[in-house]
Amino acid sequence: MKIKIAPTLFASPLLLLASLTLTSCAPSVETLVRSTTRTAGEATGASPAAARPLRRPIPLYTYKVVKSWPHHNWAFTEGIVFHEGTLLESSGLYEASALLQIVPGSGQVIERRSIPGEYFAEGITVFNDRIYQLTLSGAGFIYNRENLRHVGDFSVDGAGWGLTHDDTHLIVSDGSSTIRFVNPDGFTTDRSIKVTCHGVPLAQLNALEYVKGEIFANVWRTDYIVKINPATGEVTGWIDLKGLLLPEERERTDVLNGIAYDATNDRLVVTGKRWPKFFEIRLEEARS
Ligand SMILES: [Ca+2]
Repeated sequence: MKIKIAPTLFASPLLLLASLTLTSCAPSVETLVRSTTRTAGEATGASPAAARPLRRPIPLYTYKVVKSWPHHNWAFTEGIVFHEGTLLESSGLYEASALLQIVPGSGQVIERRSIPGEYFAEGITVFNDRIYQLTLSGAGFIYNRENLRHVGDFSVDGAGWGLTHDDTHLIVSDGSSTIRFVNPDGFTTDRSIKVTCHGVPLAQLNALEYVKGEIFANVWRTDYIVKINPATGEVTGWIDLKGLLLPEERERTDVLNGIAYDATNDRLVVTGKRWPKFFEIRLEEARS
């Protein structure tokens, strides 16, 4: 569980006046999606002629399932990443955290590395010749990418939630709206961005994945992934993943979490905590 962070999305009401008919100091993510993916005129019910969009609508994406395969539903998924044809998964919870290596297609677990029980595993990424696994405290473990042997430790400032990387930096989320770019040599923060959606800070950013020049982030306790401009922090797309699991499959599961992009084959895989399946999906822009 994520117990350290306030559970609500916060936002400035001023920035939503143009698109909300009711005053709300804490819009749900669903409200934020509705208000930012339409023009101001559409959102307030005004006639098209009266529409004066203050900002360009943010694209909304939906998905098509390309294929799915079994996910061991005991895993409390905090991060997934492709690694030489396999998937690595970081599974959380105290006294149960582990690094798993999985065969895509079958879901078979072929390696499992337990980590000490006082750590709650979070994001995972493969960068240069190392595998980095972050934990909630900000401490992390480094593994040899060939044999998954533990070869060292690291730590970042603040809490650790999501982890990915670009060409030069580890990229870390901490449950707030801030994403930090961490130098892989000294693990110091070289720069950070504040993630905003039409100016409204978007917090609760969880698992991360760097995909074709953008950062994808699960928004904790929602069925949304946001696309983020890594230079400015602006949200450049909402991905609505509602309906991946059938209602009966959703029982006894936790939230959508975990994004893995396979650049070699241009495929995107998602799952969730204790979900029974991995999904390879293709994104499609939604028609309003
Ligand atoms: Ca990932």
